[in-house]
Amino acid sequence: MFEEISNALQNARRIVFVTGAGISEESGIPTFRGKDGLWRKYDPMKLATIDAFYEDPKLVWEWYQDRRRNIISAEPNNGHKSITELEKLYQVTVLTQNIDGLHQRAGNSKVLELHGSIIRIKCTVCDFQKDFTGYFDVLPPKCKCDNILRPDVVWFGESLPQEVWKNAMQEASLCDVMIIAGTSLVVSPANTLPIFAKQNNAMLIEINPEQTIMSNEMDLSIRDTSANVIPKLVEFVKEIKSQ
Ligand code: BJW
Ligand code: ZN
Repeated sequence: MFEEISNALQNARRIVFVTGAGISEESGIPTFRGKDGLWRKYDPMKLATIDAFYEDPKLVWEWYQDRRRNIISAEPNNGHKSITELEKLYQVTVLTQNIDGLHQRAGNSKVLELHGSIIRIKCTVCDFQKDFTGYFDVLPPKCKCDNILRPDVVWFGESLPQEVWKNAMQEASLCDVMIIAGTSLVVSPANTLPIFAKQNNAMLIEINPEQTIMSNEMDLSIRDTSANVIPKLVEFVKEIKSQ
């Protein structure tokens, strides 16, 4: 599976993962655009924009409360966990579009959350923000300042957290190998990260059961799930590094 990129893996120092909803699919968290994806059932413009939130904060919060329940009870899978193993062999950074915190819970030590976190809540007006794993009885929840709280995630039309994005571009520009796992690569600006890596002559590896709009740019596309492939990648690397 990895023979053709053996040299690149042998010589690499920095590996960057770009991950999306697919890497958490095997933890029971639905993706957005697949056949059972969230956007098949729900209209993103009614749930994932700031206008939608102000239009009907209770509806948006009910959707997030359901997803928070699922995510908080989910466990990291072998895809997330194997990335931790790779940290023993490389400098590894995870640039994730996911808001579920499963990379961190799996022990991945350097994770940049491009689209925020569903665990964190923040005030729509003041600076209040906090990690919160409980549930709200009354929706939408209110801040001490009496304004409404929101999940600290990035909705369509909103900017990514600037410092996180700056660091993500830098990590992508410096890596030797970029592994793109479980993302359709349709959402910008996250989908420009492989371009930064390519400019550094990094090797691009895609792990996804389906083709994506950038599959043709990849040096290697592996059509299988991340929980199947990443553990095998770790075994392969351990093998070649021990020779
Ligand atoms: C497996 C697997 C397994 C399955 N193993 N693989 C027109 C108007 C307004 C904005 C725009 C516009 N045109 C473009 C834009 C920009 C917009 C954008 O890109 N839109 C496109 C959809 C067209 N982007 C933004 O708005 C961003 N901000 C921005 O650009 O700021 C500047 C700006 C300001 C003002 C105006 C315009 C620009 C912000 C994007 C925020 C995205 N937010 C969401 C919701 C987060 C909160 C939440 O979760 O509730 O983020 S949307 C959703 O998509 C979520 C994801 O992080 C993101 C990416 O999805 P991802 O992870 O790739 O998942 P899927 O489902 O698409 O793919 C899963 C993949 O896994 C599939 O390929 C499967 O095959 C695979 N898979 N099982 C491995 N087991
Ligand atoms: Zn407040």
